[in-house]
Amino acid sequence: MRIFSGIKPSGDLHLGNYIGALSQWIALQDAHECIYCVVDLHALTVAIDPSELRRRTLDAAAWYLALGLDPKKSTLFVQSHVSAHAELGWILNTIAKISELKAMHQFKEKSKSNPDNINMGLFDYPVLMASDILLYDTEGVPVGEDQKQHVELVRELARRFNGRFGETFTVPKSMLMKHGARVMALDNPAKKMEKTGSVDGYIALSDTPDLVKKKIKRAVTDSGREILFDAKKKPALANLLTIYHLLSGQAISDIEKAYAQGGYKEFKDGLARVLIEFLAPVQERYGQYRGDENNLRALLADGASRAKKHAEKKMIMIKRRIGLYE
Ligand code: AQP
Repeated sequence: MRIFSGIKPSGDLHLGNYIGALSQWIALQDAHECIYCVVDLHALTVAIDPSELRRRTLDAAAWYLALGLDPKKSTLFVQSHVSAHAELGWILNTIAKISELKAMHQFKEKSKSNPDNINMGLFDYPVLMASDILLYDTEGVPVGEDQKQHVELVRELARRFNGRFGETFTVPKSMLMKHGARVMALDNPAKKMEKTGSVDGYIALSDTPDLVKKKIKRAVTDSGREILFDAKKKPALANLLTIYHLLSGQAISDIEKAYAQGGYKEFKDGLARVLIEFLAPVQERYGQYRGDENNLRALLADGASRAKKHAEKKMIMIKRRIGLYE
């Protein structure tokens, strides 16, 4: 299968990004043709300082590598280095409907949380995302649950374009984790963990052991002392148990048993240990990749030239189909 996915460098990469998306990316690269991107053009939808965006773009690429993305197996590049993404985005804008974009949950939520910056890019984000995905004849898109609605729109745009201009795009499907497709915020289990949310809500991949301990200690819990998975009655604990399970590889029932005699304190201490053990080697590898910026830039340039070859060929086909004069 051809796989495509990306993350926008709009803040610190966090555990939700890893569990929902990046862990899938890494697992898929052994058996599939994978294309992974730092989607910097998407980051422009939030007000971000230019030097911060530049820094965060390289940070994100270094995190992908530190988590196990292998540039020999996968194509790794920065979205803005392949201009076809923006070009196809414009073309797809002409078949996307305003009513469809207005229905997107993420647009509604982000407009509410950021009323001073409801820009056209934020509104149009899913169309650029469609362009990212459709340019590469993508079949599978490993993402978290929050992106499922956007991928549905991508499917609809692909079908609409094909219906109007002839078979051009592969209709992709989203690939979601069975558990962990929506990691919730530590300080509010009714909200998803997000980069641009409150700092206490997420565990950043860069968090120090002390910070991890502090955030887990402060994490909201439900009433009652028992450590039992119950997504309805104990949503906060269910979220923490899911994180524990996915990072340690232990079955949820075994974790419940291990803490049957203790209460939240023991469980939270254990969870902090699991997180710190998971993050330590990743942070060490991150330091190595991020510390060698020439190598990082060379890897990204190589990835961009591979992605460009495919994207440019696809654009020729698309332009012919819609009648752009050659
Ligand atoms: N809480 C989450 N649980 C599971 N998966 C998640 N993802 C994000 N949050 C969670 C997945 O990570 C990828 C990140 O994509 P993105 O950066 O392009 O956009 P996003 O979904 O809007 O991510 P954030 O972290 O919430 O960032 P901000 O705050 O900037 O909007 C996607 O695959 C996403 O599903």
